[in-house]
Amino acid sequence: MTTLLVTNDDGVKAVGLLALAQAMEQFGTVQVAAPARNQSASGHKKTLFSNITVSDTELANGQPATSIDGSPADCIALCAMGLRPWPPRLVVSGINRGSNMGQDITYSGTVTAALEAVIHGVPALAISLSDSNASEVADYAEAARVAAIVVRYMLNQDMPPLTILNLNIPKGKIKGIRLTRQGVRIYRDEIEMDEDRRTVRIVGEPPTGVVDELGTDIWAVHNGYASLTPIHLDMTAHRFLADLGAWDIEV
Ligand SMILES: [Mn+2]
Repeated sequence: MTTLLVTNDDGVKAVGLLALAQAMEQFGTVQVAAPARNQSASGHKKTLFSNITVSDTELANGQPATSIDGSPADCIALCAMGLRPWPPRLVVSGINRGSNMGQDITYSGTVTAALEAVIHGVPALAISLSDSNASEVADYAEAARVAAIVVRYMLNQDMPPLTILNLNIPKGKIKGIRLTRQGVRIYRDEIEMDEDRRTVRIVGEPPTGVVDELGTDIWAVHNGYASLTPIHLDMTAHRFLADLGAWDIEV
């Protein structure tokens, strides 16, 4: 029996998680282990210096779920270390409210949960919907449909080591799917300060991106296509290695 482990970074109560868990039922047994609280933009965080509370809960459809008061990567790592049956055939993370493209992938708990899965040897897919206002399961229907199609391929193929697939879906009906590379995000964060200048917040408009660079994730989603990007955990700048050699660094 095929088992799929579903997680996310928006928290175990997020409707995007419910939409994904429901869409995965057709493939076998669905297990859910997700953060107790919203862990968006928590990055590839490993909780080492505090206790992590684990509790049993269920999704709105009655699907049993494990709520873990840690990061998305913690959820996967703890399952891999024996908190829950391991390994699943596939880890699926999402459906995130808001896209995860370009440099977002290093901030994204949705993506880093998938990266944690491949560290533990299990193939993984991260799924994000480019609609930061999505608030009902129905808003995620198209994204869940596309995710299920990609999952069906993944269940019939082998993934190379330390490699995930990052799926981004535009709002509304998609025109199709494009295989893409990481594009360039443009962040518009601002600092907001209280009068004492000791309490600050990061605010500002959502990021945009370079949309006219053909073949990127941002280009695809901007043009109405689902974007599927293979992401490798080896972040070595291979193309720069030779140039770096020309520096003749000697110590
Ligand atoms: Mn999120």
